[in-house]
Amino acid sequence: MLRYFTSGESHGEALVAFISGLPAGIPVEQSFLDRELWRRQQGYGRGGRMKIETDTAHILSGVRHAKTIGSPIAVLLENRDWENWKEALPVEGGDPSKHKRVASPRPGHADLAGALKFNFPEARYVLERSSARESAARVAIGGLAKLFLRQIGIEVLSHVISVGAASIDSEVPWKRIQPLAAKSEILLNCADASTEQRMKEEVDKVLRTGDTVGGIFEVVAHGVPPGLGSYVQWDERLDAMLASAVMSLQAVKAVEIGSGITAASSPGSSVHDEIGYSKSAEFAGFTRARNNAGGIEGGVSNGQEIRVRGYLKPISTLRRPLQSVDFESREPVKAAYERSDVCVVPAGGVAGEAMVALTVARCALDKFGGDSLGETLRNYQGYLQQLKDY
Ligand code: EPS
Repeated sequence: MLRYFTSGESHGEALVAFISGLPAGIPVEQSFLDRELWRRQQGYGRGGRMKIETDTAHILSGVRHAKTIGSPIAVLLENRDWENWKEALPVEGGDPSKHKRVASPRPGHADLAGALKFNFPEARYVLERSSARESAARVAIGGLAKLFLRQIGIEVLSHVISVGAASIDSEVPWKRIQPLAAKSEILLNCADASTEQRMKEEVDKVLRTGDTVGGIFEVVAHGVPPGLGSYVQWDERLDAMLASAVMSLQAVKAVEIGSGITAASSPGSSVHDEIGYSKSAEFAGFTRARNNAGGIEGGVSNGQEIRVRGYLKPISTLRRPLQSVDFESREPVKAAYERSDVCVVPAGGVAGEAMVALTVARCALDKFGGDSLGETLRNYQGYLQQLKDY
C-alpha cells in the first residue's frame, strides 16, 4: 500500500517527506526530482522567497545505488531562509523578544481558524505549517511516484488554463503540453503564447494594485490503462480520490474532472463521449472522439487521458491588506502582511501533478501489486495482454 506524509514549517530548518510502499528496483534520478522542484518554484508572479530557495531533494533512506529498495523513503528539503529565522523560530525556548507574531489574521488564510483550533494567541505557528511551501515536499515524493509511473508508460504533466480573466478556451492536446515541461523559462505555463501574454497582463494589473490573482490549472495523466479505481465502493472511486488529492493543495477551492462543470448545464447528448472501435487503438481497441469524462467513468479509468482541473483562489496575503481584527486588542486593524506571491497558478499545477501522480501510482499498485518492479511489470504486462485479448 502506497502511503505518504510530509512535515516541516515554512521558515523552519527543513521540510521532510516520507513515502512507503513503492516496489524495489525503480531507477531514481536525482536530476529529475530537482527539476520537478525547480518547476514548482517558477512562474510570473512568484514572490521574493523563490529568490532565496533552490530546492533540492536530499534522499535520506530507501534508495541505494540509484534504485528504490522497497523500504520507506525519506526526503529532506532544506529551507535556506532558515538562516534568517533561527532566532524568531527556534526549536528551543530562545529569546521571546525575537519571536515574530502574526498579530491579525488574514481573511482567506488558515490564520483565524487555525489559531482558534489550536488555541494559539496569534497565528505564527498556523502560517508556518499551512503555507504552500509544504507543497515542495509533495512535489519531491510526487517525483518518485512519477518515476514509478514512467515504468508502466504513464506520464503526468500540467498546463495553465486561466489566470484571472485570461483563459485558453480549446482543449490542449498532450503534444502541446509536453514541450511546456521541457522549457528553461516558465512564464505562466500556458500552451498558447498570446493567451499567456494576456495572463501576464492580469498579473501585472494586480502587481500594480497590491492585489492577488487566482486561476485554473489542468493536470493530464497520459497512458493510463482502463481499470484503475473502482465503482464498487465509494472510497475506491478514482475521481473521488483525485478530487480529494487536488483539493488538499493550498488555495485550491474547486476541482473538476473532464468538463464536469459545464456538463452540469449541458444536455446528455453533448456531454457523453460516444464509443467506437479500431483494432489498432491502445489497450482494448475502444475509441472516443472526445474526452468530456476526463478519462474516468463510474470512478474507473476508461483508457482515455485523465484530466483534472484545480481552481485556485487568489493568494490571501495581500500587499494592500483587507480588514481584520487584532488578536490581542480585538480592535479593527488591517490584516497582517508578509512577503508573498501574487500569482501561483503554474506552481499549483506542478503540485497538482504530484498529487495526481501519487494517486494514480497508489491505484496502479493496488491493481498490479508487487514488491519488486519486475513483479509489478509482469502483472502489468499480463493485464495489458488480457485487454488485448478482450
Ligand atoms: C511558498 C513559500 C512562502 C510563500 C508562499 C508559498 O514563502 P514566504 O512566506 O517565506 O514568502 O511565498 O506561501 C503563501 C503564499 C502563503 O500564503 O502561505 C512556496 O514555497 O510555495
